[in-house]
Amino acid sequence: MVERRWQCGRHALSLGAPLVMGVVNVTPDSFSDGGLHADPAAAVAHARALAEDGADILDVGGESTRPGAAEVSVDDELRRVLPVIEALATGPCPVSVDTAKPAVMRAAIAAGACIVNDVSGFRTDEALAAVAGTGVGVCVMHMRGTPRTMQRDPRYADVVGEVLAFLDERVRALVAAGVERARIAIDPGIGFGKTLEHNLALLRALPVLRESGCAVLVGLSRKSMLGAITGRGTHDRLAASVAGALWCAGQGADIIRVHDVRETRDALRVWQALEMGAAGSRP
Ligand code: 9MG
Repeated sequence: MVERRWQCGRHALSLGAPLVMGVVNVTPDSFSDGGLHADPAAAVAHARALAEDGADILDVGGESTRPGAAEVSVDDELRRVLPVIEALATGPCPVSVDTAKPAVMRAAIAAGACIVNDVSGFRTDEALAAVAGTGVGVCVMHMRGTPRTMQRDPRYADVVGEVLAFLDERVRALVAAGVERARIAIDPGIGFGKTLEHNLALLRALPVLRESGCAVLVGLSRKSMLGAITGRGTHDRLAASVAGALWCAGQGADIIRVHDVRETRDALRVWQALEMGAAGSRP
């Protein structure tokens, strides 16, 4: 059988086993670790520690996407992420940029990022053009509204159908712009304009997302849905995050975006040994 891969610039990432994407927030106001690594040098040190802990990808973001977050200017976002991407791009771990701004996408790719993670789903022609001819991998995510508005009474007639239709339409737009399917990951956007019930329905639909033929990325690390289930605060959701990551892996998620790389990696190692054999990979 041909091994599935996510093509991200010079990296052809094997999807034979789940990949761990480590979160590197260079922001003063992220919901989970706001301000901890706002200084570029601290962010680089944190990212290197995540790589040591077993991250397969480092996702660098300079604008918080937590509900209600204020927008950041292009200049401020560039000032935050570029030094971090430049420092990490010379290392072995593929670097992703988490941004919805075409100008930041272009500059980050020039600085060495090989993945663009756009939580707004490459909805503009400028965003499509920023990645089209570059060879980088892309993650197209579903979000209802914007981070400022998304959690204001989100409603869907059929959340799974609507999210799948959106992702299908954006994948077609990316392919039409010249981005090969092998470069595209899709993401249901857990917590982005969704209630707990919406999130649960979308997670149960991960096997359906896989039928798209694209890589499937999911992020639920430390998110409020885990707080709603466990009653725990943001910094007390490690066990819940790892349990969620393992369940997603079992449902076919290819890439899991997490804050706690070391614990997730260990849990996935055990899950993989049980599921696939010590050195195995899934069909
Ligand atoms: C930036 N960011 C925050 N949460 C995310 C998620 O669930 N998926 C992706 N792709 N990016 C996210």
